[in-house]
Amino acid sequence: MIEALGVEEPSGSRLREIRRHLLAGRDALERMDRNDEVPAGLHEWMWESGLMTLALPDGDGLPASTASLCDAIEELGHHSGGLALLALAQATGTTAILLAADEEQRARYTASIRERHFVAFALSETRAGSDARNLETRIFDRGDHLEVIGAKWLVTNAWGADHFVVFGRHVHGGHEIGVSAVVLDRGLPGLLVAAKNDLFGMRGVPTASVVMKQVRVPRCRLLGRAGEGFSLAMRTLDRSRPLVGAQAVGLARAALEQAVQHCRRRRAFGGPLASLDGVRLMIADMAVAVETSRLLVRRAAEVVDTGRREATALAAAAKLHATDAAVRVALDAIQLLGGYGCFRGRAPERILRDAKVAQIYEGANQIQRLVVGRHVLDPPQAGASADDGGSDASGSTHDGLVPSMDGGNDT
Ligand code: COS
Repeated sequence: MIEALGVEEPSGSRLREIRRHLLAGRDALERMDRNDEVPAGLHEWMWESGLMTLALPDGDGLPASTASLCDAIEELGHHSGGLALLALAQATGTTAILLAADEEQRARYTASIRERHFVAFALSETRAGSDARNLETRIFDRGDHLEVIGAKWLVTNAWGADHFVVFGRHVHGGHEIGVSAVVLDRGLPGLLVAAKNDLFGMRGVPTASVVMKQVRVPRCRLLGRAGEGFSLAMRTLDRSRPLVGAQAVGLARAALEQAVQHCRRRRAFGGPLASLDGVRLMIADMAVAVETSRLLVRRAAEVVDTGRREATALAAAAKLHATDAAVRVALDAIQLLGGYGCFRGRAPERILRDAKVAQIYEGANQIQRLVVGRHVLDPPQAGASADDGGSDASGSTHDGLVPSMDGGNDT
């Protein structure tokens, strides 16, 4: 356990259970990474422990608060980036539904998720990843029903998913009316899930392409209002990006622990590596990176939950800071472990692969910088919040990322 700078293991009964179970199940985690498959026992345990239903509210209302999910995702990430992604991707799909569902949809999908069904968030396409508005998937309005034509790729959890939240351009009467979201259930004629992707990181997570060949669904599967799907996708990502940050804090914490253990045990130049100043400086930077990431992730999660206008930028900042930090800390851990760090399958190597992938999904870190840069240079007007792309009734002062510039500074 590392306590310096507050980089301690989190407490609480759920977190203790995660730690206990996953420390005992190290072999299963290694198999998951090696075989690219979640062992059945782990899968079962994820559902039993409530980790696949984290985003469901206690009642049937809005998604659970982002802040309430962070500790569990961090702890999962500390043992396995893949298990953390399994849970956070499920939370992302669940959140998209809960943010926009009408009463009937809310009841239907909440019940289905409680019955252990996966929801996948299907936004990215081969030609529309970062440029998420430029989708090629079309949702044709045919009066009493909708017809979905297109393809999605790198859809996390797609392989095992029962429901897909699919975003596409809505065509009504020959005109495009913006992006809409629909929920497609597995088994619909024309809905095909391709083979699982073989990715170098986050192994075990069933990521795959989804093809929609004229999939016909009733209008009641439209999620939210027609043409408001892009804003729904962005509001969902505002909530999921701090979770990716939390996952990265877990990864970085694990890499730091590996490095500390090794440097305490390994002897060189007449003493432990840990007594060397050069090593201490590296460890200090790694610990500061973990701690600043965790602080920013928690701050972003709190602000996202209040719906304040700086939520989008803080969520982006948390995701980019924490995932960049995790890659750096993993690389430094490998450096400190020296030859031992170069073995395939050793923890820092797996952490590096996982952290690298996390720099890319849920919006590549260049996109997060774009979002933060926009916020700093063209801040949203007072009264705007992330939740409606405009809105905050509280009119709170601007206190995220950018210091107040009251009095003007355009000299
Ligand atoms: N909450 C609510 N609404 C939002 C929003 C948010 N966080 N961000 C943007 N919007 C709304 C805007 O208000 C705007 O609405 P109007 O058209 O009514 O004015 C609309 O969405 C378009 O916004 P914007 O002009 O910012 O869109 P851009 O195409 O310029 O850029 C980026 C959007 C690049 C930020 C977006 O495409 C993005 O996040 N891309 C990455 C996608 C991603 O993360 N993919 C991974 C998927 S999951 S693996």
